[in-house]
Amino acid sequence: MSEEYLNKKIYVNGIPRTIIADAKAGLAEVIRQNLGLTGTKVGCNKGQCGACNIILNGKLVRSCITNWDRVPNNSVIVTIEGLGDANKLHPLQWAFAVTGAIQCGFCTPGFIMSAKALLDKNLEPTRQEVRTWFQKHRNACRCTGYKQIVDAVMDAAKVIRGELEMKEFSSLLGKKGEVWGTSYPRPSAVYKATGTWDFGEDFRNKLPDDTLYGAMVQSKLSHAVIKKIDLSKAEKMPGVYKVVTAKDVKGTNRITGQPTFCQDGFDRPIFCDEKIFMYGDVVALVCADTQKHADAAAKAVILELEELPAYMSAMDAIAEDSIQIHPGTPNLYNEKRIAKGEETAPLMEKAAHVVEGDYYLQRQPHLVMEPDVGFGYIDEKGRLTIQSKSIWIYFHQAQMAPGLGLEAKNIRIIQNNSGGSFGYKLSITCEAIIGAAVLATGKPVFLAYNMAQTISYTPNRSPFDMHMKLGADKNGKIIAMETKYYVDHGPYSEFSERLTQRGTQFMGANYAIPNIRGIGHTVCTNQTWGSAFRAFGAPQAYTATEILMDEMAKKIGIDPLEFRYMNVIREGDTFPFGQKPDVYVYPLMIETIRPKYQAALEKAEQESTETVKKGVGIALGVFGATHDGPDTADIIIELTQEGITLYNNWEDHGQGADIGALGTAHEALRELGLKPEQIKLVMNDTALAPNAGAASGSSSQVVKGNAILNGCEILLDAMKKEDGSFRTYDQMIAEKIPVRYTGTWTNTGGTMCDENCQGNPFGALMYGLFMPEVAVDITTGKVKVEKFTFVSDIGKINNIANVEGQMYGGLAQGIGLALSENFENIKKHSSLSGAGLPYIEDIPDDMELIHLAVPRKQGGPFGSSGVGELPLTAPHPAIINAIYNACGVRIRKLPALPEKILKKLKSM
Ligand code: MCN
Ligand code: FES
Ligand code: FES
Repeated sequence: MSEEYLNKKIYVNGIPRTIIADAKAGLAEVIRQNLGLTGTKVGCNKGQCGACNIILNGKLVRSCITNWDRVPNNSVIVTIEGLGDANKLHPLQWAFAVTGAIQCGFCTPGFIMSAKALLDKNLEPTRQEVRTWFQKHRNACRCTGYKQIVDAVMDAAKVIRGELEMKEFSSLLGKKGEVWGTSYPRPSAVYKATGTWDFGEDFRNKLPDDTLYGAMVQSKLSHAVIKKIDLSKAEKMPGVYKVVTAKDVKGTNRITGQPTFCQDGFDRPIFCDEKIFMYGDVVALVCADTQKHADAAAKAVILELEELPAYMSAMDAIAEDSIQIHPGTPNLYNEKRIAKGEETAPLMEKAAHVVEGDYYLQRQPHLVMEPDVGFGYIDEKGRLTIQSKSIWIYFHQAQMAPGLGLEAKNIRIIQNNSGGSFGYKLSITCEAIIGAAVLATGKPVFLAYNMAQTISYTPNRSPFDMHMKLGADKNGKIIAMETKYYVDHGPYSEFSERLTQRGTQFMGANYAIPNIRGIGHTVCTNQTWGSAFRAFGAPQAYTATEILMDEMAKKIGIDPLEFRYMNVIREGDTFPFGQKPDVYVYPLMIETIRPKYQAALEKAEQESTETVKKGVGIALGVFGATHDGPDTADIIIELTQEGITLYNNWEDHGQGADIGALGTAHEALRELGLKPEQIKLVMNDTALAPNAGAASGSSSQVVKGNAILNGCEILLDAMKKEDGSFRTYDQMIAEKIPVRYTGTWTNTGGTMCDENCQGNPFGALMYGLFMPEVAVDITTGKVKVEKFTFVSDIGKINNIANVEGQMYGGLAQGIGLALSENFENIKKHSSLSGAGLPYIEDIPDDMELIHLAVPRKQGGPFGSSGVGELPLTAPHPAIINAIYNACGVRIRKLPALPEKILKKLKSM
C-alpha cells in the first residue's frame, strides 16, 4: 500500500514551514527527518520515556506517538532549538548545565521541554509538583537519579522569577581559578542542553549520499539449527543493494570471547551460520537505499530453523539431559575458586552460630535511553571506520579484526556521543555487523536498533544463583565463609571468566573473614548474553553477602549495624582476595551513620501504621577503581599557540569523561594559569589518540587520570626555565624543544588473583555504606524507598556535581534492581516500562550523600579514587534488609516484586 502524504503549514520555533510527510509518520520523525531538528531525541518510540517531548500548540506532547495526521494545520511547535542556543541559553538550559542535571544528555532536551511546559503554567512549583509533572509525562532518565533535574527546574524558575542570576560558568571556578574540586559544568553540557550534541542516530541524514541503511534479520527462537536462509525474495525488493550474510564475511565470522571457551574463544558469530544461540541472533543484514526499503526486505527473508530445547537458566542448562549449546563444549565451562586460611568445613562444625541460604540476583537490563546505533565507512587512509557507542575502542578494534579478516591496524573505531551504556558497550554490538556490511558492499552503512532490539539483543547483567554459609564464634565474630554459585552468562563467553572471578573476590568483601572456601561456575545458556554492567559482579556478590550478614545478626541477636561494626575490615585485615584496603574506612563509615541510623529506626517505628510498615536497612559495598593487575593507559599532550591539546581515549558513556579529563589536566597544569577553554580535548578515536584501555571498572579517573597527570608533568618539565617560570609556545619552538609528549601510567604493583583468588589486583578502591528507609504497604506488597543515605569514600573529588550525579544515578539503578528491573521474559521485558525502569516517583527526592575522604597514599591523581560503579555495588541488599526490618519478609530471590512480598506476608 502506498503512503498517504499530507502537506501542512506549521510554525516551528517561530518560523513558518511547509512540510509534506506520511500521514502516519510520528511527529518526532517529521521534526528530525523533514525539518532536520535533531535536538528532539527518540528513545523508546513508544511514549515511555519523554525524550521526544516538544510543545505543540502550547501543550506538552510526546512527539513519537503523535502522528502527522493528528497535527492540525497552522500548528505552533516549539522544540529545544527554539529555547536558546549556546550563546544565549534559556534559564532551564543554564540551570540544567550548572546543577549537574546533565550526564549523557540524551534525555535532556525532553526534560527541558517538559519543564518549560510546566513553568509556562506554574512558575512557582514545589519540588513535589515538579516530580508529579515528570511522572505524569513519563520523562525518564537512566543516569541522574532525577534529583539534580528537579534542582535545575527549581533554579530555572527562580531565574525566570528574577530571584537568581544566570552567572557565567567561570564564576563556578574555585577561588584560584581551579576546575578541580568544583562543580564546573562539563564542556558538553551546553550542547546537550541545547540539543546540538549529535548522538549516533543524529547522523542518519548527515552521511554521504550513497549510504546504505541496514535492517537485521533476527531469530525469534532462542536455540535452533539453521536449515536455510532464503534471500531470493528479499534481494528483489525495491531499493535493496545487498543482503549480507555469513557467506560474505572474509574472516572467521566470529567475535573473540574467552580463549578457553569453544577451544579458541571464537564462540560468537557476527552472522549466525549454523546455529541460533539466543533470541535475536542475527543471520543477515539487509542493506538498502532507505530505511523503509531495508525494513520491508528484512521481513521478506525466509529463515528455516529446527528448534532445539532452549535453556533459559543456569540450572536448566546443566541438567543431566541437556544438550551442549556449543557442541564440543560443556554448558558448564569454567570455574573459579577461592581458598583463604584454613579449611572451612571443620570450622563450621564447631562454630557457635551458622547461617546459610540461597540467593539469586536477576538478569538486569541496562535500559539506556539511547538505543544502540552505529555506522561505518572506509576513511581517507583506507581504514574500515566504525563509529558507535564503544567504550573500549582499542579492544574492539582487535576483537573484531579476525572475524572480519582484517588486521586491527586497518580498523579505526571512533566513539560517537553516547546516550548511556552502564557497561553494555564493553561488548561489541552493532560494530562487527556494520563492518562486515561495509566490506561486503563497499559503501557506508548505517544501522540503528530500536528499543526492543536494544534491550533484547545487547548484553545484560548475568544472574548469579548463589549459596552462601557463614560461621561465627560465640561473640559474633565471623570465622568462616563458604560459597558456591552459578553464573548464567548466556551463550557468549566474553568477560565471563573475570565476571565469575568477581564472585570469589567480592563475596564477603568488607569483612575480616579469615577462612574462606568457595567455587563459582560459569554456565552457557540460551538467554541474552552477559557482559559488563555497572559494578560488574559486585551486586551479585553483595546480594548473598549483605542479606546473609543480616540473617546472621538476627540469629545472634545483635543489631545488623553493630554486627557489621564488629566484623568489618580494620587495620591489618585483608579482603577475601588477599589485598589490603588502600584506606581503612569502614569503622569511620559506621560511626558516621550510627546516629542517623538510630534516628531512622525510631522514625520508622513511629510512622508505621496498621497497613504501612516502615523500616531501615544497611549494606556495605566496596569495588576496585582499576582493572585487575597492571592496568595501564597512555595519552598525548601538546602545547599549542592557544593553550593545550589533550589527546586521550577516555570513552564517555555519559559519566563525564570530558570534565574528568579537563579537571585533571587543568589541575596538573595549574602553574600555567590556563583558562578551562584553553584546554582542547581530542577524544575517543583510535586514529587520533593512543590506547588508554576501557572506560570501565571505574578506572578512568585513576588510570587515565594518572596518565594525564604524567603527561602534564613531563610537559611542565620541558617548559620550565631555570628561573622557575615557563617557556611560551613560541619560545619552545624557537628553542626547538618538543611540544608534544606521551603521558603514561601503569598500576605497577597490581597482580592478578591466582588460582585460589589471592592477589593484589586493584590500584585503588572505593567504599560505600548504604542506608535506605522504606515503607511497605502490606495490603499490596508495594515498597517505596522514602529516603536514601549514602556514606562513601572515593578519595578526593574532581568534580562535585558530577560525582554526586554518579551517586544519585547509581542509587536509583539499585532501587530498580531491588524492586522492579528484570529481563527474563522476552515479550514482557523488551520495553523500558515492561523491564521495570524506575521513573521519578520510584526514586526518593530525599537522598543524602556524605563524602568521607580518608587520605590515600596510592591511587588516582591528587588523592582521588573512582566513583562510577560504587553506588550500584550494594544498594539493593540494603533495600531488601530494610523490607525485612519493616515487615519481617525476607526476599532472597530478586527483584522484590509486590506479589512476592504479599505472598510471604500472607504465609506469615
Ligand atoms: N570522578 C570525580 N572524582 C573522583 C572520581 C571520579 O570527579 N574522585 C568523576 C570522573 O572524572 C568521571 C566520573 O566521575 O567524570 C566517573 O569516573 P570513574 O569512576 O573513573 O569512571 P569512568 O570514567 O571509568 O566511567 C565508567 C563508569 C562505569 S564503569 C560505568 S558502567 C558507568 C559509570 O561510570 N556507566 C555510566 N557511570 C555512568 N554514568 C552515566 N551517566 N552513564 C553510564 O553509562
Ligand atoms: Fe517518545 Fe520515548 S516517549 S521516544
Ligand atoms: Fe538522562 Fe542520561 S542524562 S538518560
